[in-house]
Formats: sequence, C-alpha cells, structure tokens
Amino acid sequence: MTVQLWLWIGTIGMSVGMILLFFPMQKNKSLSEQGDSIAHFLVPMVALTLYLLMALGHGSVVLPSGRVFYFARYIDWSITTPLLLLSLVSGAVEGHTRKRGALIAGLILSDVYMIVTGLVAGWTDDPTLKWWFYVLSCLSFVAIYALLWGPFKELSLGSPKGELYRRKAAVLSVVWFAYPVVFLIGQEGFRLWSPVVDAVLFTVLDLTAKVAYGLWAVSMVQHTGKVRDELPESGDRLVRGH
Ligand code: RET
Repeated sequence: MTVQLWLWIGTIGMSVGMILLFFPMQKNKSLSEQGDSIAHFLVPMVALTLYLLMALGHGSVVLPSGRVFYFARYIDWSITTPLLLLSLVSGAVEGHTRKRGALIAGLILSDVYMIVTGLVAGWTDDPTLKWWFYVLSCLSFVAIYALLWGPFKELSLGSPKGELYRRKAAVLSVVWFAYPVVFLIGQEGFRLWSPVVDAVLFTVLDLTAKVAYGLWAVSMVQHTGKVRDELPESGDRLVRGH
C-alpha cells in the first residue's frame, strides 16, 4: 500500500460521492433545502479536485527534514469546512436575525483561523512554531464547539428544524474531533506512524466527513422536509411545484 494509492482511492471516493450527492439537488423542495444540498454537492467536488492534484504528484512539498507535507489538504479544508458549517447552521436554524449573522461570521472566521494556523503547524519542522500554532488552532476549534453547542443550540431550540440541527451538530462534532488527533500522532506531529497510515486515516476521515455525512444529512433534511410539507400549516416556501 502506498500513499499515492490512497490518494487515488480518495479521488475515486469523492467522485462517487459527488455523483450520489448530485441527485438530491434535483428534488422538489424549499429554498433552504436546495442551498443545503448544493453545499453538500460542492464539498466532494472541491475535495475531488485537490485529491486528484495530490494523486498526480502535486500539492505537496518535501521539507528539509525529508517529510512530505501535503498542503493541498488544507486548501481543501479551507473551502469545505466553511461549506459544511454553513449548511449545518443555515439549514437548521431559521430566521434572519442580526445576531444570527454575527454568529455565523464568528463561526466561519474561527474555522478559517483554525485551518490557517493548522497549516503553519503542519508545514514547519520547528517544534516551537509547530506547537504554538497547534495550540492556537485547537483553541479556535474549541471556539467552534462553543458556538455550535452554545448560542446556535439555543437558537435551534426555537426552530422547527432544531432537532435536525442538534443531530447533525453531534455527528459533525465527533467526526471532526479525529482530525487534530491524527495530526498529533501522525507525520505532522509526533510521527508515531508511517505516512501511509496518515494517508489512510485522512482519506477515510475525509470520505466520512464529506460523503457519508453529506448523504446522511441530505436524507435527514429530505425526511423532515417531507414530514413538514405534509403538515397542513406549512410555512415553508417551495421553489418549484407551487
Ligand atoms: C488541524 C491541525 C491543528 C489542530 C486542529 C486541526 C483541525 C482540523 C479539522 C479539520 C476538519 C476537516 C474536515 C474536512 C472535511 O471536509 C488543522 C488538523 C484543531 C477539524 C471536516
């Protein structure tokens, strides 16, 4: 097994995911549900592009220590994690309050900060720089959890799709937690396992966080959408059909 094989597995997995997530976009549903399924389609599309780049031998650098660092992963994450967070909070927490806008801005900024500081920590072999930036990245990760389980959860309590938000947030919180752990133990951190193990774990994690999560989230949204549309007093506007 080689790193490159796993990069190809990632490329193929994301392509299959993209095809599977194409169909939910076609279904007849409300504006917010359409936005949600478009976001879940774009996530594997972006990832497929960067996996292909890495599989073809680009998107990485060989550091002076001889370690190969795949910066393309961070380009992928800097686009896909904001999309996943946006679909989580905007799909499930309704209403356009000013407070909600400020919270979304804070969430996305924390996320971008987490990925950028993580990129610096991963790129360097200087332990001082690495661990300071790792800690900064983890702090913003904590801020993301605090926002999701604090103010956003509170907003979700008054929303008809609140239960959906809390389920999606719970699954996302568990899956995302594995990323800093793999970083810590693998090549970017203590190097306790080989580059191939890193490639396997990141590929499996990416396929879980993007494709499996996406398919599950879209099917849940459709299910709750159906239940809501069957209710006589549905306040949701339909894009097509009505
Ligand atoms: C890094 C390293 C430094 C510490 C932390 C990290 C967190 C990364 C996360 C990535 C999530 C990626 C996903 C991609 C799928 O689309 C940057 C590894 C906290 C949470 C979900």
